[in-house]
Amino acid sequence: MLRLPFMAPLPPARLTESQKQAYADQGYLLGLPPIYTRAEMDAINAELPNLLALLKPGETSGDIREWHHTSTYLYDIVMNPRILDLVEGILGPNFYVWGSHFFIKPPRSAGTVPWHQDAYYWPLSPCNTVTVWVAFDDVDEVNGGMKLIPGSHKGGLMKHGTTDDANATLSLGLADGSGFSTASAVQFRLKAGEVSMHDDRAIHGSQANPSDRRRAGLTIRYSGTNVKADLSISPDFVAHLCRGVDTYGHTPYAPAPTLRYARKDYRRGEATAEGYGLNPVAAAK
Ligand SMILES: O=C(O)CCC(=O)C(=O)O
Repeated sequence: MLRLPFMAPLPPARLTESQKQAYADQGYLLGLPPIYTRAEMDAINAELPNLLALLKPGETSGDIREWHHTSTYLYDIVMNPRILDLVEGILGPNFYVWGSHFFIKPPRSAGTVPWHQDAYYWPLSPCNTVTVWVAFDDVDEVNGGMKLIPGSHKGGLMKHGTTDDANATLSLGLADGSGFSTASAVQFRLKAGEVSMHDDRAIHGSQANPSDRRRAGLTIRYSGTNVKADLSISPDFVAHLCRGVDTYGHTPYAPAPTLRYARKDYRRGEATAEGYGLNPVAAAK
């Protein structure tokens, strides 16, 4: 765990009943207590180049996917008890972490994230996965912060199509007007060290970053132990139990990493920008 002796620990971060209800109703949460102080976030950011240095020619920060399995730098973040307390408020006492993925938009960069539902991409069932988006920078409407359509998690998974946005960082997305409207989309604004949470069925996306500020976030995916990955699609799928017990027994667990910075590579190149391969149930619709 990241331990910085010169800082007082932040107080516990449990969800209130009204926050749990808001998540159930709207499919997301903002306004959560900060996970890291500004100084802690500065220290975390100062280490990030060590991870980026492991990228191969042609790779980008978006290729840092699931490296929490190999790097204690990321493992310490995904296992931060303050984050796990928040997640427990949504998933209950028994859950694991399986995914982590950077979404870094450098200053004046054109990359967008098309409107999508995460669960469309993941061969996981049932839908019981929470994303925690950890802000490495201050993020807002100016530097391409995420937007999400409240309540959209209740409408089921929608068929995604290939996007015609040349700058899209996902190849599949949902077009505005194709069964949903972006008119009600909420702009996420976070300070560095804060997090948002969203449901795996909530429709969300983000615009380019025309600003002079970087916009970096780490997404972390937590699932209830009832969630089963289709290992025929994702043979490399592994998880770490975060809290409680797994009485289901269908999830392979990995040992904690020991190195501060190390890559995770895949046997079949299965982890793409979209994730692990399409959810077979959703894709068949
Ligand atoms: O960071 C972004 O702009 C998008 C993140 C995202 O799509 C996700 O968390 O699934």
